Amino acid sequence: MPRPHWRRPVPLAAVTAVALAATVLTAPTASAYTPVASADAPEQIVNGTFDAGHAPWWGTGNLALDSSTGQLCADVPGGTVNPWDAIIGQDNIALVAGETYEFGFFGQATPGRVGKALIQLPVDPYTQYLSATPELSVSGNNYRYTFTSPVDLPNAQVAFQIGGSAEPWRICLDDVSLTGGAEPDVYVPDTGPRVRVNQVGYLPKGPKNATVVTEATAALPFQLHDGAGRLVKQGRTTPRGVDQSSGQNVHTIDFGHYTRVGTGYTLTADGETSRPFDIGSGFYEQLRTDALKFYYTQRSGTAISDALRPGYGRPAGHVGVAPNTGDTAVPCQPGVCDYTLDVSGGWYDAGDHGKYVVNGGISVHQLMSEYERSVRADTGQPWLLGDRTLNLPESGNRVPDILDEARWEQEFLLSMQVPAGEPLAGMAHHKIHDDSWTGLPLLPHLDDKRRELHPPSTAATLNLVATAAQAARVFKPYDRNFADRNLAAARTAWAAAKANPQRYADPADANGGGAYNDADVSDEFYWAAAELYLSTGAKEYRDFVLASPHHTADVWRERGLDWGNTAALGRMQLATVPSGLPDRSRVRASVAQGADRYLATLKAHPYGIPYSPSDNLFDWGSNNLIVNNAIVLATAFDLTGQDRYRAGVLETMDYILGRNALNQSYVTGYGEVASRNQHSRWYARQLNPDLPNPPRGTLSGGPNSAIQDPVAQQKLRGCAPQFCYIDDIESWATNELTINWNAPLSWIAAFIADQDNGDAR
Ligand code: 9MR
Repeated sequence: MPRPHWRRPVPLAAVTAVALAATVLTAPTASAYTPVASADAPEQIVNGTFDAGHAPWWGTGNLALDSSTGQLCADVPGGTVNPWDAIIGQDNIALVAGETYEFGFFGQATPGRVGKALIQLPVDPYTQYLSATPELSVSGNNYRYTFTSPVDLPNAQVAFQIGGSAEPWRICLDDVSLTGGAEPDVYVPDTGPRVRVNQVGYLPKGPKNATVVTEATAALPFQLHDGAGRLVKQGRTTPRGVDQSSGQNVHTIDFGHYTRVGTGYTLTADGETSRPFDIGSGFYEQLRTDALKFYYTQRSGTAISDALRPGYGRPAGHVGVAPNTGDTAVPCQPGVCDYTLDVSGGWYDAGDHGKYVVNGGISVHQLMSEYERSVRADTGQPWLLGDRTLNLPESGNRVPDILDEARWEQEFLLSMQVPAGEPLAGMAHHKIHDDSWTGLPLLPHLDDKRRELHPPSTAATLNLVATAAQAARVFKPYDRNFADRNLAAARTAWAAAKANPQRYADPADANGGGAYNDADVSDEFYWAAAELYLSTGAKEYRDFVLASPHHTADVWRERGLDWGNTAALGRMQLATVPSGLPDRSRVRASVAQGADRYLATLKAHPYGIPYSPSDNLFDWGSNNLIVNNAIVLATAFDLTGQDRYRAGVLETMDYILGRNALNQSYVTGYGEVASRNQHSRWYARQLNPDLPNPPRGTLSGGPNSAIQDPVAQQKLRGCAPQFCYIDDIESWATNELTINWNAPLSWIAAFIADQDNGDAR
């Protein structure tokens, strides 16, 4: 029973589920289960104790239910793919909107295994009101959860989804109970010590700032200790009042004058000692590599070599081998076209198996611009992005590895172009993905859904123009044919976009993949024209750039740039790539003006971030907006050499790496406490211990005030912006990984690594 579990457009107002708490009770027997729901609330489950058979419970055809022992047991066959390939369920459970329920059961698995317990709509779209992933053990445990029903529903379903295991196993359940009238549990994140630092480290000659959460309103003393516990510096905090992004009263600490390299430093203030950090520089060098290595294991259309990425090897996904139905001859959605395309290859967008041209576009652009920057900027060190730096199958081919990786995606973007002779020839299909959502976990090669091309869009076409024009420039020294092929594709796509300037992706076309809709593509036109102009110098594109309203507008959005807001990309390219643009000096100065604005935001922010939306709502993927704003700061540094911009970049990364309200790093493997359960169908260790966590150097999307997924809605309702995050694999709205979020991370990591001790010239 396929259960589209994510990114369904649920109107937020309709969802009031609150405060789910998953508690494994310590006593290992079923009888120790103590309900906290009000005594007079009726039991909703029929026959949850299995004392006389198991009706009305049902199982999928591959399960033989056995209640002869007084528990409900079943041998679960191996070799199934999806969680819903084996289900034990009960239907017709009545839910009352606004009522808080307690759901509990005893569960046991041999061998131990993570199961899935759902209370959901029994039909498409299978909306989940409770989604739990109990870690079932051989000795057995009691589990309890609470949730508040957002709906009145006479026929909800309780479903234990237990499929998806390669090996056979046995499950036993008992004392299944659902009662109303429970007190909602309140989720309180463990935020550790109240002194918040960059848990990875600070550059010796860079700024060093920290934030203290405290009730105190007057300045407090602080102490800096080195790794041997010696007091090496002291001073006083600066009270900053209540920070609106966290709701906390905070002070800041500035210890920038301390420059000695070392490991294991701590900061102490108000009786609390921070997590440890280093002063040094090697960590950004490592992050430059890790954040880029992320892309290889996102590759579609090729087997991932375990020798190159130990622990991450897997068969090729979507190469036309069953059960995959793509991606070598993919048809359109019904009625959209009557041809098929070979669109194998490219990177999977995120935790899903979709491939989207708009998002692939900004990602491959930022990798290529990272390379371009390294060649051009005064502090750039292109050899550190050179051949044999990323351990790729292509390493050793005399092409910089970062370009080999970019090409993997660029080839895919080219393949999405509508062929000559077909309607809308020259445009690019907006995206390709499954015809309905798959669940987690699911390795790419096991996806059996129908893959479809979606209608061409102007936005996708312009992303193809921009990246192909840029590739024509960047690849020229390495592969003339590839460069020429890109330039030709860019010109064709440009003409097609001009002829079809308003073909917008349908916001409702989001079953099985993200919509990536955008009803204003004037900024994509500007960016695309800029890249074409920079690669060709042609008057047509120069005139378009000069006439675009984005050329003189204030493009430095308060919220930042992203896949749907690309004018700033065009502006920064025009500022940094040499050309004969008549007003180039004005364009260069405008980047510094944008950077000054972000710097002012950062300075006013007690957590030091260049992001403070005036509605005090953090966006989906807030971390990528924050890092993208740091790219504007970094570009201003490259253009002007002014230290304050570089300092702003470094301070921004302090937030990403731990100086934040949750006291955690958002990059896997960096910092003492870091995200590691990002939403992904194949790095799904939280759901299946046989799978890996996301690789080192993977950025999480981060706090998102709109909390669209059920886990966030259950646990984070009413969150202050910085608290709208949970490191749970099912929280796809706050904790996903994507190709367009790691791109700015790798860009900034490379920029900082190029600054040596923070004082490179
Ligand atoms: O990153 C995207 C974000 O800006 C949008 O608000 C959101 C909803 O449309 O979609 C995000 O993109 C997701 C995409 O739709 C599907 N793949 C995973 C992406 C990250 O969550």
